[in-house]
Amino acid sequence: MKFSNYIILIPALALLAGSTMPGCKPGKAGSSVDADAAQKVYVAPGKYDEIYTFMSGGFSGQVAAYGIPSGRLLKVIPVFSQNPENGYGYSEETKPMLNTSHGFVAWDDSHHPELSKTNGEDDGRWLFINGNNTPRIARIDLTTFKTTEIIELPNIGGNHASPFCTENTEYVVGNTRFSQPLDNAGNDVPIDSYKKNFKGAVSFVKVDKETGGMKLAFQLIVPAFNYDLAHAGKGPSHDWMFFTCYNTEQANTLLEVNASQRDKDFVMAINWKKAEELILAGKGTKIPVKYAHNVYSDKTHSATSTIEKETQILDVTKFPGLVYYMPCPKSPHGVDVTPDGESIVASGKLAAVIPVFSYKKMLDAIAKKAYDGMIDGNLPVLKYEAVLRGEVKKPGLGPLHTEFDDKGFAYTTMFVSSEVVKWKVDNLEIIDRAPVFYSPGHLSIPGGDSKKPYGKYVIVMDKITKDRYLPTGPELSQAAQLFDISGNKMKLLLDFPTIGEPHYAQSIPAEKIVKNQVKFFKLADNKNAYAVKSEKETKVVRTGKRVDVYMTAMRSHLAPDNIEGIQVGDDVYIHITNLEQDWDVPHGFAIKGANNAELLIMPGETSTLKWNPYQQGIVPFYCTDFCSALHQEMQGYFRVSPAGSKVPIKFSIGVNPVTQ
Ligand code: RUQ
Ligand code: CUA
Repeated sequence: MKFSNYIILIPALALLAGSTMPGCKPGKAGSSVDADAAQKVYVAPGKYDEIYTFMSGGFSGQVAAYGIPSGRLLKVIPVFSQNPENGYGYSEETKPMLNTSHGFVAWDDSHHPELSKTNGEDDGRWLFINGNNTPRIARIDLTTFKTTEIIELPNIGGNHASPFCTENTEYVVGNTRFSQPLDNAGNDVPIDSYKKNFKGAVSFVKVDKETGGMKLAFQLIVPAFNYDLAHAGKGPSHDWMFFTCYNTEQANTLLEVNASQRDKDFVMAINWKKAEELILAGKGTKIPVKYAHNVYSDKTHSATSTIEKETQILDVTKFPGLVYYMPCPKSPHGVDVTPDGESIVASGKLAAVIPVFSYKKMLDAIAKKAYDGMIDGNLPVLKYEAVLRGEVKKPGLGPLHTEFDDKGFAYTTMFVSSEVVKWKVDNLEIIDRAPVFYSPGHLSIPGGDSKKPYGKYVIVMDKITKDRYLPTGPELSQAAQLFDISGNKMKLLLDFPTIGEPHYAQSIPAEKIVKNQVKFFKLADNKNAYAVKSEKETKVVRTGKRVDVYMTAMRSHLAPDNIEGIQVGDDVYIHITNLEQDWDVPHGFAIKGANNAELLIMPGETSTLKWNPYQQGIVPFYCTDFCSALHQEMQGYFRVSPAGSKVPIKFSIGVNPVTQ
């Protein structure tokens, strides 16, 4: 038996590897670009793009915002990684954002941006994104394009199937990629006791309707598989959440071979509404855990980090009716729900068909107990034929992800055969296929996973770029490709490079975001403990070895600009308030030799740089952002004296004016 599995498996793996070999790659794209492509992506100087695309930065830990159709990079939003460009994770105010139960973790691997939804439509309020490595979910406020909250997830390894939100953003949900023993379970166990001791956990993070504030509501303990991706139901399937899982073989070594044995793995369907009811009825078990919850406030311009000590769990094997498994061929990866909420599309990485499951048939199969065995004793596996609506036949090789347009079509990426395939949702017939360059992962259509897709474009994120750009040494730029999908045939319009490795992106009509933009922070509302609201209030205060500098920035000077009485070995905190009350007038701040980054202080905001002078001397500081005609004049000096020196604290600006 085993032997025949290998025969099937080996050519499949060879194909996967083959996709990176020059001999197998599709021809150059030059000829396939229409003459009017340039016109379609040209956004005239001074004009806005039509769409925002929020793309994960992959192993950069960040999110990037692009304008579509131009492909212009608008902003890198720091999330899980320190960003020297603006001091995120370096300033005293933002360091707590990167706190975890493991201490300060200033990097992560971000995969799936998820826009908040109201009635199943993107509402443009928040963007959630997962940290895959040290499991976290972040929330970005789209009025400021700042990360305002990060919650760590206990009990799991690899927060990959995350964060996917329910139809009204009741919850954002994340699931385990690397099953492991629960945190409190006495987890010094042999790795090969995987089947006995390891578990998966699905985290349900409640989202406050008004503020977006997140709270870990409960975790469902599920069998120890690798959970890969997820999507919530909508409309009729509102109460359900669907997850792909692979490694249902429960291998713990050489997964490449050992987790590809079975012909079918599963889509796991969870009735989250029922789980919520059980939790409300007090059926959860409280267990001790440790996880960080970090919140940034636009009032204090500061973050706080709290270590939480408890969560509640439900073991799904003890509550019939919560979880069902639908067999899905060949190590499924993406799972996507059609805009009407009736069909669930799952993509097996090694499969030759795309199965489309019917929500209605799933309910029927549950009612009729059309089971094909049980997992972990009492979690029903539903019969494949009983839940299947149909299969998209011969779609290509290596289907990964699907999104939907506004005209009843689905678009699926084919990793191995390097193409996007367009098919009709109602009859599952293939309409068109377009080569992409090369090996696409996710794709994004504006509103493409929502109830009301906007359509018009698909942005495809490629895993390999090869010969698409000017070479840049051993590592080539990552790439996205833009297609026009307004007509019958997909048309390639543009290649553009991305930051990190873009996994997934979500795209939204710009008007939903533009109207809510914050242009500056009101100085009067600034509640930072070290804010000063005018130059008159600036001061320097010594308390033992701690020195607090209350400084202001304004075109075109920093006040004070001469500071004496600092000593070697001091802890100097420079708190800078940007007094400007105008759009797009940040000031920067940097100190020679500081083992830190710069600050970039938005109008009306206060930020703090910590500095430890280690040698005596005169140390210049300056504004780093070219803010005005006299920006180069925006500078000052610290005088650092030896420890114990008698030089008093002294600060000034403009005391010795030069007169002719
Ligand atoms: S993944 S290329 Cu990290 Cu979303 Cu599918
Ligand atoms: Cu402020 Cu340059």
